[in-house]
Amino acid sequence: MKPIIAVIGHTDVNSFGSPTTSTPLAYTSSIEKAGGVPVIIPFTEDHSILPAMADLVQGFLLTGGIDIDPGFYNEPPSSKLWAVDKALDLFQMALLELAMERKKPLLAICRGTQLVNVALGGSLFQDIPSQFEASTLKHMQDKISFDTDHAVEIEPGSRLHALFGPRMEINSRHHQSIKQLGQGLDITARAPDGVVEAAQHQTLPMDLVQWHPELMMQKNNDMLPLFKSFVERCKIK
Ligand SMILES: [Mn+2]
Repeated sequence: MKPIIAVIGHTDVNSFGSPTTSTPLAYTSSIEKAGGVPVIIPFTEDHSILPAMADLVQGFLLTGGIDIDPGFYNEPPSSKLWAVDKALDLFQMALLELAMERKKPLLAICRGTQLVNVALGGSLFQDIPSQFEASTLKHMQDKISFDTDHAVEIEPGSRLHALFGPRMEINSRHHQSIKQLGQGLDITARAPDGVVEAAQHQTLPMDLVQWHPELMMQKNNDMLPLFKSFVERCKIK
C-alpha cells in the first residue's frame, strides 16, 4: 500500500485576503512521483486536534517558508531577519513532537530543517551574509532555482552518503542556516564554505536538507532517491 504522508501546512494569505494554508505543489508532486500519497495538514492554533491527524499518516514532510522566531533560541531579532510567525512555528513544532513520539519518518526541507534544529535546542545564523563571515557562496539565489547552485560534501556513513556518495550539486535558496546543532542530530553535509546543508537524527528516522530537492524534481530525477528512500521508510512494515 502507498503510504500517506502529511505535508505540514504553512500560513499564507490568498488573493482575496483570506488567511490560507499554503503548500507549493512541487512538494506534493515529488511525494507522488516517489510512490507516496500526500495529504496537507492545515494550520491551526488548536493543537489538541493534532494527535488524531498524526495517527492518520505514516510520515511527515516539513516544507520551506519564512524565518523561525529567534526568541525560540533566545536571540533578539537581527535587522536582517525576514518575516516570522510564532503561531506557525508552534503549530509545526507540535506536529514534529508528535512525529517523534510515534517514531514516524520525517523529511525536513529548508525552513523545515531550521525548525527541527531549533525545536531540538539548536540555534541559527539569522542571516548568513551578515553573521557567518566564513561563508563565500551565494546561498540565497535571487529566484527559484530548478538548477544547481553549489556543491555539498557529504559525511561518510550518513543516510545521504548511502544515496548520493561523497559529493553532489544542489540548489540554494536560504539566508539562514544551522549555527549550534540541536540535540540528537548529526551533520550529514556542508557546503564548501562550511555552511551546514544537511543533518539526520541519531536514533529517529528524520532527515534534514537545507536545499530544495522538490524544485530540482521539477527539472530531472536527480533527487528522486531522496524522496523514494523517505517514502519507502514510511511504508508500514
Ligand atoms: Mn546553500
